[in-house]
This record gives sequence, C-alpha cells and structure tokens, in this order.
Amino acid sequence: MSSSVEEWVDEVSRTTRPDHVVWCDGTAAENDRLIDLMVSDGTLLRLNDQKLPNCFLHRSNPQDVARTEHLTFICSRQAEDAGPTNNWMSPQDAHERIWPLFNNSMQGRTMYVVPYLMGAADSPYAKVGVEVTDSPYVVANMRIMTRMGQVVLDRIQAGASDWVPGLHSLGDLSPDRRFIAHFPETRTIWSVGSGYGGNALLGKKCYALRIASTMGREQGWLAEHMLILGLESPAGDVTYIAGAFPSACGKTNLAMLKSPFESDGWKVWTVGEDIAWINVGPDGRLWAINPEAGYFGVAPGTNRKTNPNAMDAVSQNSIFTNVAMTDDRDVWWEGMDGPVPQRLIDWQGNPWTPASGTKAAHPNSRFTTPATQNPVLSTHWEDPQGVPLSAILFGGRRARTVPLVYRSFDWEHGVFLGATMASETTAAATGAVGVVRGDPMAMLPFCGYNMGDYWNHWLEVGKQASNPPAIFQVNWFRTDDQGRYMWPGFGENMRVLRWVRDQVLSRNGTSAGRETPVGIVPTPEAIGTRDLGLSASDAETLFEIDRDDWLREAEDQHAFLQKFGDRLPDAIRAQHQALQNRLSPVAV
Ligand code: OXD
Ligand code: MN
Repeated sequence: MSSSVEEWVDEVSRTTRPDHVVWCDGTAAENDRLIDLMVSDGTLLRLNDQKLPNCFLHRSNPQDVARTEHLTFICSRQAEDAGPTNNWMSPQDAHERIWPLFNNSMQGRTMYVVPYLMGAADSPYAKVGVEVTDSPYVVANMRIMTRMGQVVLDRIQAGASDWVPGLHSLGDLSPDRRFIAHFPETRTIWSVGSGYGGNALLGKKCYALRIASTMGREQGWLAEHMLILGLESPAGDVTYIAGAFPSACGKTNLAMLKSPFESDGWKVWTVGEDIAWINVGPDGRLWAINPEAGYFGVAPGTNRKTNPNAMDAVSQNSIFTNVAMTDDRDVWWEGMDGPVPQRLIDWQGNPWTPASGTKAAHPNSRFTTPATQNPVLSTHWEDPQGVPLSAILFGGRRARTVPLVYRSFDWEHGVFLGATMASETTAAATGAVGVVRGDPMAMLPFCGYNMGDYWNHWLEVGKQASNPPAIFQVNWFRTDDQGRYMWPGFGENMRVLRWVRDQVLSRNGTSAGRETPVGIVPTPEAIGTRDLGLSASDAETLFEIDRDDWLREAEDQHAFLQKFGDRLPDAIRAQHQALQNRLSPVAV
C-alpha cells in the first residue's frame, strides 16, 4: 500500500474518529456483508426476490433527495478561477467552515476506504480515486458505478500517485451543515451532510466532472456531461455520437434507445449514459470513454415504451432509491406501465393510494444498476482508447424557440451553440423546476473552473483535432399552445439520429436540410414527420426558426455571455455577433 493513502486515511481518522476502519476490496462477499448489515439496520429493504432478485430499496432522508447546487463549491485560490457560474469559497475559508464539520463526524460509525477506478482497467485514460465514507449505502453504490477494490489498490501499490482523495461523511444530514467542496488545485473533494448519489458518490459528479474538467484543461482533454452511443446502420457500420443534456433530460433513454426501425437494421448501442472523457486521437478525431461502470438513472417515466432496455437492466442486482413499493415488495414509480396500483408504500414509507394527491415515488427517485445488465451495451464500451466521435449533440429542454434539431456550420459555431444552450430546470437538483437557465454544454453545475476558460479550452481542443465531430443542437421538448409535447421523443428520436448520421457521412451534408440564420435545419421529409402522423402545422413548428423568438434568444445570450467579462473568448463573442447579423442583416 502506498504510504500516502495510508497517511491520508490516518489523518482523516484522527479528525472523524470512526469506531472502525474497513479497507474495501470490492468482492461479492464484502458486498453481501454490507447488504446484510444495511438490511438489518433498515438502511435497505430487500425487494421481492422472485421479481427483482438481489434488489434493494433505500429511502433517504426526505431533506436529502437531489443535488444541492447552492451548497456545492469550487474552492480555487482565486474567485475568478471558479467563475461567475460556480459558488466559490477560498481554500482557507473551507478549512475554517467545512473541516470542523468532520470533527468526530464518524464516531459510532465505520469508516470505509473505497479505492476506485474511473475508466476500464486497461484504458490509458482511466484514473484513480479513493473515497473515504461512513455510508455503507455509498459503498454499495460505488461498487456498481465504478471499478472498485483490489484492482485499484494494486495500482496504487504499483506506484500510481495521482489518485484523487475524496472525503465523505453523512454528518447529521442537515442541509444547514451540508457542503460539497472541490479543491481543483490540490485535486481534493470534501462532501459532508448528504448521502444523495450526486453529492456522495464522489467518483461521479465531483471527480469525473468537476475535478476531471480541471485536469482535462491542463492535459488537453475534455470531461463532459455526455452520453455516448453507437448508431448501427443497415449496412452494419456504427457511427458514434455523444450528447450533452442537462440532468433528467433523457440521456439515459437516448443512450439505451430501442429503435422502431430495428427490423430495417437501425439500432442503438450504449457506450455511456452520463459522462464522457474525450481525448484527441492520433488520427485527429475525438475519442470518448465512459469512465463509469453503472447507471444512476431517474426512475419516474421509465417504462416498457420509453426505455424497455432500462426496465430489463434494473430487474436484478439493482439498488432503488426513493421509489414506491407495492404490497408484494415490487417497485413502482409514476409513469410505470399498467394501471396505478390501488395501494402502495410511498417513497417516505407511508401508506399511499391514488387519492393521496402526492407522488408515490420522489420525482428524482433513482435506480443504480450495473452497465453489464444493459441488453444493448456496446461491445466497445470498455475499449481502452474509447470510440471515435462523429457527432456531438447539445440538447436542452425548451418549450419554444429551439427546433427539433439543427446543425452548426463548423466547430467554432458548434462551441457557441454549446456555450449558449439553455434548459428548463428539473427535479435532479433542489430548487424550482421548469425555469429556463443558461446551462452551457449541460455543465453548469459540473464545470470545475471558469466557464469562459472552459469554452476557450473547447476551442483549443477543436484546433488540436484535424477531424472533429460535427456539432448539433436538439430539442425534444417543444410544446404547443396547450402545453402538449409536439415531438413523440424516445424511440422516435432515432429519426433525428439517422439525419445526424446522414449529415456527417454525406459529402453534400446540406442535401436534406436548409440553411437558416441559426444553422442547418432538416426538411420534414428528411425526418419523416408524415409517416409519423404529425400534422403539417406541427411539423412546420418543429423546424421553424422564428426571427422574433431568436432575436429575444440572442438578447438573453448576450446578457449571459456578458457575465464572463474578459474571460469570454473572442471567438464566442464573434459568433454571437455573427448570429445577430444573420438574424438582422444590415442592408448595404
Ligand atoms: C445525475 C445528474 O445524477 O446529472 O446524473 O444529476
Ligand atoms: Mn448527470
């Protein structure tokens, strides 16, 4: 064992004062012991072993059900390096305000040392983390979400010194004493006061996005909030597409999409469904790996129609958090297939009926399931170099303005689309739902440094790559005046993926599209809206670029971009100006 990990664990124990320290080896026997412990103390409920073998339900503290962005901090030495979109705290303030919350915080508990790897063991891009936690629920989830245990200890023993330490304690679970703090300069994470996945599984948002984004900036790669999928055509070729969408906007469903055109040979394979680490390959293309080993997906809305592959994946060896339970210990959530059960136990453990007037499952209830249980897992999902990307999608949740899909003119314009994307907020974070906010590259809550510098880094990566992917914006969420979704989404998104492939493969990429001031928009025929049964007027709205709406959008973009002052790259400023010029051509 590298003495540095031991020294750090000793230092943490001297402050947190656990009763016991357990070094986790990641074995099934160890997991069974932890599960038994949690079943006996009520942390987990064993579900119906016939219907859901080896599955468990966890009900969390009702005050601890989602990421808490207002309690999440970037603790860089300079405030400007965190930038206007992050909460900032100086490292010194963090030591004064946050460190004391770890004092004796593990007294009466066991401290687990969880060595984990983000990325496949034989990938040159894989990275090591060590999480110390007093939550056995976190350990069981980390075992699904990462490669955990001996494989990592062996690496550290073999001399890997660049492991990222992450200290996690449940504390008293009070939001008043909750902090998720990231120190990019020392590559350290502290999280206290929450057991919620996005706050407590430190390999995920804290390491694989916030800390990794700062590593990527220094080392010339990108850590992104993106799914990765392989689109197989009838000819058998596979086009790899990454997609950045904010939390709870359908990344998991798109990555696991069941094709309505499967009998014609169109199929989707999943490489990843939440995070992509992207490197410039020797061939000038961008290559993406999925650093995770499992899926921490939103349960409500998942059903046999929206995501049959997820329904199959979660049918065994999965942990459910804050879903409802039926009389026979099966799980249930809003949007599941079939009639609503007449009696349930809701996510807080109370009896529930359809007359209760509340949600039986929390809107941000989750499943944690191993990637290997996904029936459409790509055979390339663990390829050491990753998969080569042909396209990147940026997708927000927008009731108006943004068409179903459009293509950027080039990399720089595509980076501008990512920088100015906006989306309505969801239940994945605490706070109001449905408010449009700027969410660049779907990284607003996850970028570990100043977003202006981040855009600059994207522009630089594009310069390093002689053959970068084409960039598209998509919007599955456009509604009509009655608030009805105009696009059926889910499996039918295959139509958009086919157009994207066509655009990147065809020499004459604009053949099935028309050029507009915002980008290249498909013709309704290219998407097949008529076969889908959409009315001509719905089809028109889905692809319309309304000049007034876009002038307003450009104004909002301006206000957002202004916040970055001199950290705003000139190229982004110029792209904004060019959009305005295209929207309001000046007569000469
Ligand atoms: C997630 C999130 O859990 O983005 O993936 O909140
Ligand atoms: Mn996510």
